[in-house]
Amino acid sequence: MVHLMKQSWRWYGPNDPVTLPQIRQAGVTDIVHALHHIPNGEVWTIDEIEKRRRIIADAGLTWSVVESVPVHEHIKTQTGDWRKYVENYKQSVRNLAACGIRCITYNFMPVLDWTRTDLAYELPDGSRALRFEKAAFIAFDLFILKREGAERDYTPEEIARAERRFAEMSDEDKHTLVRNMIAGLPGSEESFTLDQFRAELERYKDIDAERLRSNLVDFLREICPVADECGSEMVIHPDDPPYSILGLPRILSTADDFRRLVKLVPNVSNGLCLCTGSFGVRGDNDCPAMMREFGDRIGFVHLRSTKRNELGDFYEADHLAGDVPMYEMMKALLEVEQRRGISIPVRPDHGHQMCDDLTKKTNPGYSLYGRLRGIAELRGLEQGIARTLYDK
Ligand code: CS2
Ligand code: MN
Repeated sequence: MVHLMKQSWRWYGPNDPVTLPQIRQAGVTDIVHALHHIPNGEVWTIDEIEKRRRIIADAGLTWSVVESVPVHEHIKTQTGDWRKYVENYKQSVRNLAACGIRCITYNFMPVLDWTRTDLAYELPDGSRALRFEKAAFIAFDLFILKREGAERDYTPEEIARAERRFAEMSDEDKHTLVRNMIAGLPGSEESFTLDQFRAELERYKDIDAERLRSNLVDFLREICPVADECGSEMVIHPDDPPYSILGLPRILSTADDFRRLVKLVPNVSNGLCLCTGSFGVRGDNDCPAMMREFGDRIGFVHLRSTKRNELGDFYEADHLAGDVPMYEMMKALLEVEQRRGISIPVRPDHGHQMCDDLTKKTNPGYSLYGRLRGIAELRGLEQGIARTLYDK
């Protein structure tokens, strides 16, 4: 028997413009979901989990992956009620397992979750993509946020480019840039005004990468024994973009970051959500090699591609285009699944805004047609490789 990916799709709940019947017609079997209505840090009760699990089951789909049970900022900074929030997290893990849901995604990015400067970047074919434009990002940092000492993080050429970029921005452009940067993209549990954002950055002034890593290790040394006991896995999502921004440390950007985390927390439940779009923004991240090296700990995969340039800009490419070697990636995933004898949940992560979606309100990156095209291309790629390699 050939083990193929568990085709999955992120659904944001009853208010998601993409409905469960549409998702089912996209050809997937599994849902990636979170209880976004429960405040960050509070316990996910069995009752709330079951209610949502049943809605998904009634649509003929299976809620098999949580993305995410968010990690409260107090845990990341070890301030305030962080120990209470750790205990609440443990209870949420237990309650999810009691409902049969044992793959839990989280991330440990400080303050900001995934970050883009442009949510509607027009591509030659008229579809629209998410984009990170370095000059606009630096302009936000230096001339809008006005972060103290920020200029030390950039070269004179980068600063000059940001000045030129800022000079051509209208007030509307600046307003849109601020909203894109700190109003929270889908899946991020926080949204800020500029002043709130400055206050949140301040909380990290004495937290460098080593301290943040230590706080992550403390968190996992509490949670993983509970997850081990429940037969659950904690799959950390990498930083997006995969490097420090706005003076904030980021500690899950490379293969070595995960290698170090496993050494410090060897529990079998200390797992990885291998997101090719996040890791793939860096030329020094070899995603197929990471799939092979960490395969036993990869409980969830995000397949998407990005296209970067020499200025540090990147945008979401088509799933089989861009910088991510998706053929090699799919081949490595199939090898790991055959070796482990399991099917690993995979979602097409983001998708372009295209066709009818261009005239509708969609969650940025979480369109219907763009992700439908993505999962269709990925399943076709998988079929071609699997038939060639395993259908003897
Ligand atoms: C995505 C995000 O690669 C990515 O950044 O998976 O869209 C994801 O939804 C957020 O990180 C959620 O926290
Ligand atoms: Mn991802």
